[in-house]
Amino acid sequence: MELETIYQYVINGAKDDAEKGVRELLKEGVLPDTILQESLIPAMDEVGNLFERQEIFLPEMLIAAHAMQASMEVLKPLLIEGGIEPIGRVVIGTVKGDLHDIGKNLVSMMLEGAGFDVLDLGVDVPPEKFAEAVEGGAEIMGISAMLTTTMLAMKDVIEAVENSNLRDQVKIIVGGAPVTQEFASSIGADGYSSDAGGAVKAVRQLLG
Ligand code: B1M
Repeated sequence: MELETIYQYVINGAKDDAEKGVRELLKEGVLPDTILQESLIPAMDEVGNLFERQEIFLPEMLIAAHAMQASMEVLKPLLIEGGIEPIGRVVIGTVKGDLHDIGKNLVSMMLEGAGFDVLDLGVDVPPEKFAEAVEGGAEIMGISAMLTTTMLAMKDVIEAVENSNLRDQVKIIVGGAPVTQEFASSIGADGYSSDAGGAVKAVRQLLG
């Protein structure tokens, strides 16, 4: 099985083949992170390019996302090392109006793998729900957004936390394709990362 074959399966939305192919690659000794970085993530990038060029449309993009998610489910237990004592509590979610969750799930998985206790609020999460999770004891909040329109809702989340007088109890990290360090600073986030691995580093730094 080749990494390139999985890449094509995901682009074509061949969910069962992609899932089976990932299992085969693992059996052949290919590392989970290699499959993720060299096959699955580039496939989603290409899906985005095809969509942008109107060579595929929403249904195809959705089917490809399902193939990606099924493949990630196979990798998940391997990316998350079990049995580690939680080193901090993180709440994470995708902002209101935004249904993209593949990147957020990846960040969530990496944080779990690094030993954090992660509460994933899912997608389309209203600001108040994020704030409630801080009351529940989260020390770190991760906010994800994938659209240039919805990234603005990150500011609403931070304001909701401020309005609940909880801002000094939590460090906030933001990310997602359209988000930049400059934007993160402008809305008063404490941290930013462009990828899942960097998110773990940023969270560790924020917790000192
Ligand atoms: Co959407 N979509 N989509 N989509 N989609 C994009 C984002 C887009 C760039 C495609 C394009 O036009 N090229 C474009 C956004 C344009 C823009 O705003 N500038 C777009 C659009 C327009 C839309 C719709 C509006 C389309 C429509 O309806 N006409 C619609 C919006 C729906 C909504 O949310 N309300 C829509 C819908 C969808 C699907 C539902 C079909 C599906 C999502 C399925 C799902 O997530 N369950 C989908 C997909 C799959 C994509 C693309 C192709 C792939 C996204 C992805 O999963 N990437 C995407 C194009 C692209 O990104 N190349 C696109 C792989 C993933 C691992 O990467 O999510 O970037 P990413 O996550 C990274 C980093 O960003 C970072 O770490 C992750 C891992 O390294 N990161 C964080 C993410 N969150 C973080 C949080 C952190 C730190 C780092 O800290 C907390």
